[in-house]
Amino acid sequence: MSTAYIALGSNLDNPTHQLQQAVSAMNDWPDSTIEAISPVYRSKAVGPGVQGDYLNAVLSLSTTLNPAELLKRLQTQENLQGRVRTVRWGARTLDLDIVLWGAQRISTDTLTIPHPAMAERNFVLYPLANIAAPLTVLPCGNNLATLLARCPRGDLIQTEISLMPASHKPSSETCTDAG
Ligand code: A4P
Ligand code: MG
Repeated sequence: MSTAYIALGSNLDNPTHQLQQAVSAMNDWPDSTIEAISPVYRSKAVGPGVQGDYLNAVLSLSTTLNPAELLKRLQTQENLQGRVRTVRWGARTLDLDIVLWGAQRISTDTLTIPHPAMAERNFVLYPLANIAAPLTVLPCGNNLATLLARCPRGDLIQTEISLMPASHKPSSETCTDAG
């Protein structure tokens, strides 16, 4: 079993529903268990043109999949939910990124873990801090609390939206207080 942290984002076609649908799908995977889900945060889009606000969250998943298999599974779910890849950082129905894989550093043609932009992304670090211990040491050598202290909260707003599926498999845990 490995523990992966997955960042979820959406700013198109009912983002609340998109995130709930993605979590519900992951909850049904027979080889994986959602261990914890962060609160949902709202923020302005980082990217080109005029875009709707994003909703973001992070969840931890214990899984028997390997990283390449998990990436494929996540991309299949993105595609099922109408993800279209045109403009870099363009609006999207669903983005599922693998942020961390335990304490491992992974670098292949298709996968870079930790996600290269995570240290600058308040919409990743703040929800991650809701479900991971502050003293968690990341592969860069810094702990999460250090990265959080360097990353301004900016316009990030914690919402009341719940992503916990009604029929959640074991070990649910949702914390609410980051940074
Ligand atoms: N890839 C490499 N490493 C990973 C990883 N750890 N997890 C590859 C997932 N994929 C990874 O991904 C492009 C390729 O990255 C994949 O084919 C995979 O092999 P993508 O999802 O098609 O493209 P992307 O998401 O646009 O790229 P990227 O670099 O992940 O963008 P970000 O950093 O996710 O930025 N503003 C707000 N407020 N909230 C957001 O969530 N998100 C973005 C996207 C921009 N602005 C945002 C938000
Ligand atoms: Mg992505």
